[in-house]
Amino acid sequence: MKKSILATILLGLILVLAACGGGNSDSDTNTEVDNSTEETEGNGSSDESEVNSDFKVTATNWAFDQDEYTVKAGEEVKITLVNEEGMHGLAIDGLDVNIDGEGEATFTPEEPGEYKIYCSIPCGQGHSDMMSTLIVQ
Ligand SMILES: [Cu+2]
Repeated sequence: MKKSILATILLGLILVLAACGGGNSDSDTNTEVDNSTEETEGNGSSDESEVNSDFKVTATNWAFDQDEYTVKAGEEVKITLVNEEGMHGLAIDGLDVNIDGEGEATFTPEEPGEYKIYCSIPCGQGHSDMMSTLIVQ
């Protein structure tokens, strides 16, 4: 019984390793041509450091932790809401996002623009102040 579990795990590991190793096999060839053609340049516009695709929003009474969050159009975004204080939700106008209390939402904004983030749970006197902006670039 235990043996078969171990065997399954091992088999899984081997498969994973084989899959990972496959892509690199070119660089393992013995021809020591040290031409270092590894120019890691121009590999993408991702210099705008503020762009997140997987981030956490912390809610307190009565604010989200940032005034704005920046993501990229066409890329999947995952937002995780954590209630540090009080009980809040997170909804985004026009993007069909509504996290009701703590939880997460995954979506892909297609249109660049600014979207209003607001609390979706009536949480007290500062409820209407709980606003932030999602910037889709
Ligand atoms: Cu609220």
